[in-house]
Amino acid sequence: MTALLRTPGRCVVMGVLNVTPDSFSDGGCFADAPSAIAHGLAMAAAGADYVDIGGESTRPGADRIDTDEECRRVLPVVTELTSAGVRVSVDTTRAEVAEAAIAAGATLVNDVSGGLADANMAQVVAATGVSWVLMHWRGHSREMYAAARYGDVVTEVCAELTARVEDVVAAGVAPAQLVLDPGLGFAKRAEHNWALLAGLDRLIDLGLPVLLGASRKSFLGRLLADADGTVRPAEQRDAATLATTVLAAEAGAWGVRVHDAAASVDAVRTVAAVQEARRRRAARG
Ligand code: PMM
Repeated sequence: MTALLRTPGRCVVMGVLNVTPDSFSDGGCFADAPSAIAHGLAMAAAGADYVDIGGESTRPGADRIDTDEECRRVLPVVTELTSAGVRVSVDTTRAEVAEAAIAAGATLVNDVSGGLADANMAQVVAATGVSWVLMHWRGHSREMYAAARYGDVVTEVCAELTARVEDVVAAGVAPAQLVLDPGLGFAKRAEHNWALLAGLDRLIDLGLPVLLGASRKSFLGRLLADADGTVRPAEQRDAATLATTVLAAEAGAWGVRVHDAAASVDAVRTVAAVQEARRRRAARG
């Protein structure tokens, strides 16, 4: 059975829940299961459509953890939130972790490697029918900045994601299971992230739902640096993040992945109200 992707008639909000000691913006805040569960429930109560649970930091240069440790961090939180009725996605590149999280109730696999890190991921997604975010990726955190070389970043990201879609569909995954993500910050320098935000319509034109993850990322911190060049800290980037939510919703993205879910829920509802008013005006002629 295919677990239907949530499509509420407005941009979807996915709340970030990193159960890690070392993620760049919330590392250590929700590293134990009780505080992670409480934060996940709070984001759902604030209107988040999904809570995206990750056990492995993908911050630039991060060391990898093993599969057992990733499962140990993630699974109790997935189980608790899904049994409370929360729609859960699992942020993992490992098929084994994805499979266990799906068994615990997750209905979406958020795979920052777009299926490249684990050859078994396509099989797990095909067999379980869950949704799958294919993010644009050119290698694990340790090596990704060396791969941040592009002629035309929008064209190359669109082409590489299209190739991933062809591969996973050939492996038995239905196109209706897929969501695409340009992977801001992953093998991308600031200028690449800005170009991808400016070219979001081209990714959306590929015809699959698009997810955008700009929340608190360092290109926003560098944009908002002090006069002396001090980069704005991650926890003070939420207003800039909200601007990216509005841009994504207005462009027709399927969803945004954000830390401050409550603010983005308000923003996407506001954009949807304006879009609805535009439709009514157009219908009147
Ligand atoms: N970014 C991070 C982690 N997971 N998943 C998707 N689909 N898109 C992203 O841009 C993305 C992601 C890194 O941010 P975090 O450390 O704050 O979770």
